[in-house]
Amino acid sequence: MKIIYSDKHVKHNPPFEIYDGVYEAYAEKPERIMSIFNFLKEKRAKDIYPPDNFPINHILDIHHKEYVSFLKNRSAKLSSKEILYPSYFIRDTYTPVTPKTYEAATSSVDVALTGAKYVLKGEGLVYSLCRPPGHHAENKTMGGYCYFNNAAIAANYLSKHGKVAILDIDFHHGNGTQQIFYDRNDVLYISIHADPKFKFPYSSGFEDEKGRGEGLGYNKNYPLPLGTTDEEYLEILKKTLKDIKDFSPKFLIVSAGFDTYEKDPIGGFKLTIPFYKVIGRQINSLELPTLVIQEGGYAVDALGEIAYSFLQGLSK
Ligand code: OKP
Ligand code: ZN
Repeated sequence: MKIIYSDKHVKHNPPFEIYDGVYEAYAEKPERIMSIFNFLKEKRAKDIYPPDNFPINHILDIHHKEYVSFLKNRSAKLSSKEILYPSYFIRDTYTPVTPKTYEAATSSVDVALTGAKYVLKGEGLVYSLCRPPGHHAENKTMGGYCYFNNAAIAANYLSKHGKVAILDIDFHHGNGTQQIFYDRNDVLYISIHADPKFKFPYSSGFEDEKGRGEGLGYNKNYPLPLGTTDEEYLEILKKTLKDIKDFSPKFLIVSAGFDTYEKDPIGGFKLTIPFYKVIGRQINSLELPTLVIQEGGYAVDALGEIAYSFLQGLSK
C-alpha cells in the first residue's frame, strides 16, 4: 500500500466561511490533513510518497476551460492577504479563492492522479491524502470547500483502462461527482450520505437521481437519516457493495470523508472509530484495486485514528 501526500495544501487556508450571513471559522483547515499525515507517519512512514506533476489536460478533461482559467487567474491576481468570495462559478459561501487556492487545488489533483498511476501499475491499495477536497466540485462550479474534483479526475484517467466504480462515503452527497458522470455508463457513482432534505448540498443526493441517457442506472444515492448508527450504516454499505459487484468494475475509487464520525462538528451520523475498520474490511472484500481519495472529516483530533482504523480494514 502507498500513501500520497504533498504539503502544498497548507497555503490554502481561508480564515472564515459564511453561513447565513454569519462569519464562522473555516472548518476545512490544514490541520485536518496534518492530523492524518502525522498519525500515518508514525505507523507507516515507508509507504508515504510525494505526488508527480501531471499536465493540466487531466483537469480540463473534467472541468470547463473558463472555470479553470477563472480559478487560476483570480488566485494569481489576489494580493497576499486578499480573499475572494466569488460571485460566479460558485454554489455557496464556503469556497473562497485565496492567492494559493489554485496551486493547492492543482496539487490536490496531482496527489489523486499519482495514486491512480500507482493503481494502474498494479498497486492494490493507494490512499491519496487530498486537500482541498473535491466531490462537490462540478464541471464549472466550486462549492462545499471543493475546487477541482480529485476523485472524478482520477476516475476519468483510470476509465481509459477499464470500468470504474466510485463509492462516496463522505457524510455529504458528492453532487460534483454525480454531475460529472451523470450521462456515462463506464463510471458508476454510488453515494451514502445524509438526507439532503436536511444537510448540504440540499439540491441533490435524492434516491430518484439515477443517471440520464446512457448513464441511466449508473448513479445511485442512498440518503440516510441523521443519527444513523454503525449497524444501520453497515446494512446500507452492504447494498452498495452488491451494486458494485453487479457492475464488475476494473477499479474502485473510494471518496472517503470521515465526517460520518459521531463527534464530527458538522456531520450528524453516529459512526464510531472502530467501525471504520469494518467499513474498510467490507470494501476490501470486493478484491478490487482501490484508490482512496480524502474528502471531508472535521473532527481534527480524531482524524488520524479514524484514517488508520479504515486503512487497517482495507489492507490486504
Ligand atoms: C464538504 B465535504 C457549517 C456549514 C458547512 C458546508 C459543508 C461542506 C462539506 N457551518 N456546510 O463534503 O465534507
Ligand atoms: Zn462532507
